[in-house]
Amino acid sequence: MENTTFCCMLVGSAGAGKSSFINTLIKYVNTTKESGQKMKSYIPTAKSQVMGGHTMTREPIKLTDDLIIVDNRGWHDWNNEAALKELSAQIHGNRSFDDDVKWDDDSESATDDESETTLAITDKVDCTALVLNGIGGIDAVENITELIETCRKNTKRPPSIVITHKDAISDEEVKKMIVFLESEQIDQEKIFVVKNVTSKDESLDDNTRSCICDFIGSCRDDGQAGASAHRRRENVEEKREKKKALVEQKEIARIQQELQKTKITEAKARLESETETKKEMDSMKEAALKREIESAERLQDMSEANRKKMNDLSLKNQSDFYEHQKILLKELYEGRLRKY
Ligand SMILES: Nc1nc2c(ncn2[C@@H]2O[C@H](COP(=O)(O)OP(=O)(O)OP(=O)(O)O)[C@@H](O)[C@H]2O)c(=O)[nH]1
Ligand SMILES: [Mg+2]
Repeated sequence: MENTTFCCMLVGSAGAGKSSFINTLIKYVNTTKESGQKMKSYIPTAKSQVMGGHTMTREPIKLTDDLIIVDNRGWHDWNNEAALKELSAQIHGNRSFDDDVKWDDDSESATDDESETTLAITDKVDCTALVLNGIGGIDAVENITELIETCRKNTKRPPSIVITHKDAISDEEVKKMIVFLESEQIDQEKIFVVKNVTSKDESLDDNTRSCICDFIGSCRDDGQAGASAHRRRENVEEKREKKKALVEQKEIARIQQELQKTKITEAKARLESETETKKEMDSMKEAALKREIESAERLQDMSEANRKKMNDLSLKNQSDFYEHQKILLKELYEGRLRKY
């Protein structure tokens, strides 16, 4: 389904006037005749222009039916790689709105409240607005070029620029900032110079009203374009994911096939070795049997020979006996004869 709500996230130094700018936007919406909706309570801002951060978490504010503005924790050091990565992660919806924003790589405190955090809200940021404190000027933001580039790269369009404290700076100072921003390829119509409301009761002057009206219109355009950029990226990512899944599936099938082959080879080897063992056993048994038969035959032969020998012996004995008898009888006969 087409996304019809666009999300614009503010980025800028601590005390630049981001929260105050959101209150200015709320005041505009609440006091615009055609809007017909009185919806917002104002959000807390710093008591004075202190350098320390007042806002610590991002807060999405539904400004109109189709526009969400996200307040952010202030940060000025964009020489810091971790901060640029954090900004990209926020834009791509990889951070929860409940988390304290950590711009630096302070990993020790990063683990403190991790268990308390709720699931990441995957709302993506369609466009960004860089809020600059008119008093500090461009120099208050370190490595602003990289910051603008990171916004541009991740939303596929340059950030809008909001210069605050119009009431406290000269036209000359504003002009200087605009010249620099134009050198960063930011169109003049994307630069909004405002005097924020600093109290609930303050009303908006016509100049500010028209400036805020232009800002909201520009946000809608950028949001719409940014949302399609997200969708295009999602499509590309989806295709990439599908391709990756397909490659993984093929790899799994290949590994399964290899596993199957290995199993078959193992089973064959087992069968072969079993057959081999069986053959060996059979031939051993056969040899043992043969040996037994041979010794049985030898025994039989021996006993045959023995029996023959015994026979011969007994026959010889018998004939000896008869011979002896014969001699005796003969002697007897001859002797008797002599006697008579
Ligand atoms: N005079 C004047 N004061 C402003 C303007 N915008 C903001 N302020 C004041 O500047 C101070 C800081 O404003 P915040 O809106 O809290 O700034 P922030 O950018 O949200 O700051 P963090 O949340 O700390 O990052 C507050 O005291 C505001 O009243 C402005 O246009 N003019
Ligand atoms: Mg704030």
